[in-house]
Amino acid sequence: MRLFITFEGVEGAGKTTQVEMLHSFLVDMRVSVLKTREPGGTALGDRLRPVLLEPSEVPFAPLSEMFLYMAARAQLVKEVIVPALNHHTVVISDRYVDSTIAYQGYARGIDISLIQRLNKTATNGCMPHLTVLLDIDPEIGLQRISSKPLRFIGNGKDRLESESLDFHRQVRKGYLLLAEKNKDRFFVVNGRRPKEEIHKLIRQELVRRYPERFAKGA
Ligand code: Z5A
Repeated sequence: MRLFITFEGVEGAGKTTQVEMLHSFLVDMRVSVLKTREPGGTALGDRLRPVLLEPSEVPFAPLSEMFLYMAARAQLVKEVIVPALNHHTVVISDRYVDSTIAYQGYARGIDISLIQRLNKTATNGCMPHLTVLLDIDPEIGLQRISSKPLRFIGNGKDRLESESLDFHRQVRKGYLLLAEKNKDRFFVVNGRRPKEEIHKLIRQELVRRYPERFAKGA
């Protein structure tokens, strides 16, 4: 069975935490599973990541930013995601196509239908079967990550984190609209719940969707 799961949400929503927990759970179940993230996950993606995230004085047009995310994605899909799915390995990705729609579309203002068309080209139509949206007020998410060790010079924040609270509110709004429009694919969880509780809800959702595969270990 091909199964591709993505995690989405604003900064500090708890995506990385839940990706790790689900990955460990599936490994314990002896399921072949691979976790990856965007931007990154390939040699090219890892080179593009600092270009995209490190704060810099270099001007960045929204379209340039979007194409760089698309370039990292095209490489990740070709090199990692599709080969793994073809080997029936479950793939879990920390961010994917919906991030571009939420950040560069709803928050930066690039035409959503253009992003959708480019997403389709970059991924060759490879879409997640399940997208977990960890929904949280960005103010809380940003507070959570403010306690992380400083990762960048200056205020320690990356380029996107440094955007205004209003920008992050647009991102959240965009995600909720996407979830509303793609009800079958999205599973929305309140990101303020305790980590273990969120993990349990995600496991229950997997059992609900794929009982033959996951009922045993849940
Ligand atoms: N971006 C884009 O603009 N367009 C695109 O197409 C793509 C990405 C693909 C990637 O940053 C940036 O790229 C991102 C969007 C943009 N914007 N920014 N900035 P990243 O990969 O470095 O970071 P991130 O994806 O935003 O993740 P994050 O900030 O590291 O947060 P997170 O993964 O959602 O959260 P976490 O690391 O799991 O948890 C954060 C803290 O909260 C940590 O201390 C946890 O222990 C704690 N936590 C987690 N869950 C809980 C719960 N349930 N309760 C309490 N505390 C919790």
